[in-house]
Amino acid sequence: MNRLSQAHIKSLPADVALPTYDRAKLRAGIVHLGIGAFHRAHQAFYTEAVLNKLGGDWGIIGCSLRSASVRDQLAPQDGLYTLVERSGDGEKLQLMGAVLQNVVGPENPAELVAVMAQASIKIISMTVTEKGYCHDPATGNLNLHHPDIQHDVKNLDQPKSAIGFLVAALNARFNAGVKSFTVLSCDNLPNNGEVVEKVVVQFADAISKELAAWISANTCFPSTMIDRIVPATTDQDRQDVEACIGLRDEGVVVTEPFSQWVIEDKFSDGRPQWEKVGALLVDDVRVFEKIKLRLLNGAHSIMAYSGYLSGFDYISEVMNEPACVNMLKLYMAREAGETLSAPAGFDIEAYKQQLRDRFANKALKHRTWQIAMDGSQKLPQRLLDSLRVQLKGNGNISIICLGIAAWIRYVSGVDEKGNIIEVSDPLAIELRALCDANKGNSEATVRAIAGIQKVFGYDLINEEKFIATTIGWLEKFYAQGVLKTIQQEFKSS
Ligand code: CS2
Repeated sequence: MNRLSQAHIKSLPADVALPTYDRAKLRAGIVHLGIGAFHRAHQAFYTEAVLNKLGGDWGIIGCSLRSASVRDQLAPQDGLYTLVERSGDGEKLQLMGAVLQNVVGPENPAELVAVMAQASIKIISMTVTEKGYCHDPATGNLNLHHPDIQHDVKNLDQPKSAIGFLVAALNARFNAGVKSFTVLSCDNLPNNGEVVEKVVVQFADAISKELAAWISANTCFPSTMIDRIVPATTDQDRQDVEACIGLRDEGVVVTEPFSQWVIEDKFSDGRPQWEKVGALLVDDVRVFEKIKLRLLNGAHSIMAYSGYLSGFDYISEVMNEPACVNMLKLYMAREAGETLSAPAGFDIEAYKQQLRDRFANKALKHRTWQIAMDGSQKLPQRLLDSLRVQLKGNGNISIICLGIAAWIRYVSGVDEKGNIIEVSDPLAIELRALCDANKGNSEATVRAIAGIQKVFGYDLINEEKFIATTIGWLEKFYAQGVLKTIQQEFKSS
């Protein structure tokens, strides 16, 4: 079987949509840090649409800050990959050409800094996950004790962290008199632009005051709300695409038909006309971010922990269990919904229904385990922000607490059948140790975990209603199992 590549484009079946621009003439204007499947299904998808419609020098150089796997998948394919949109109505295949080259940071950090420092690069976008910001979520400050940050401050020419790479490239531009770029955060964090600005400037300040001042005065850090469900690609997905296109594509990305991108419109040196292809360019993204983080991601995390423990591998299976759907509806209406106000013209009820339909998409194999990763970094913005609002107004917190109890049950590392759970979280060891030390005592477990200030701040440990409700759920989970508990509590809607 031939490998997908520029030379083989002509042999693709007619129903695969192809780039309509001349890839040979395309120049790079964007460097993307963290080129996983999400970027290739989202920001690269919008940029591809701009190139198809309007052209321009907005090709993408993809960077991996850890493994070489995406580069190894895409390099033999001239950067090409297939994007598959799947739903109950069938699937749509598109060949994506916007990614021109891939660089692996750890292989040659100085080379990546040089690529980012080129004047032709106008935007550095990033999807490095919540933990990639190396900040303390409770204060937003750069964690100067983080080993990668400590390394990067001392070795700015050989950075490891995304923040180190950004500051190194900005420093190179500052020294060479090259205009600054835009830093475009595309991670699921509230005010992601402000988050990255704060840590970049704090890092730069540790290098030189002049650099920090130049960055603040010359660099835009727009916030964004990004949305598209992108499960990790499986070997089955690659085989299915191979059967359709008659070529081997190691870089396949599978996603849903839906996508949304809301971007704060402030850029240091121009941008693709994403608004011409469906993105929303606005003055303030905060309201959109809040709605998405609390309704979509909050629901996702609750379903991930409770669903995994109930024996459901995929989100669509959770949506097959009527009690889980009832719980989800209530969470959206009460715990999350009551904390949100929609912008004018935004139909929030239709949005909630659309979310449930998206979650129920059986054609997407979205694993509960995938979403369960990094809970310690995700819960603050997904569940704890709403929790605080509800506690203040003496509102409903029951399902938020259920989600937190399910997370605590999950990070204990052993499932209901006694099997090991592969917990992937920067705090996994600490969490597991607290669960083990308080084994058999739900109250002590909840109090110990709620005392982790990096996650729960200083306040929540003193909120007895939150603590007691969470203990109540955890006791039930241990006594009778998660699924049975949900079935009992949420029998009817
Ligand atoms: C998910 C998100 O993995 C997760 O934590 O909740 O990746 C979610 O699929 C996206 O934010 C959807 O836009």
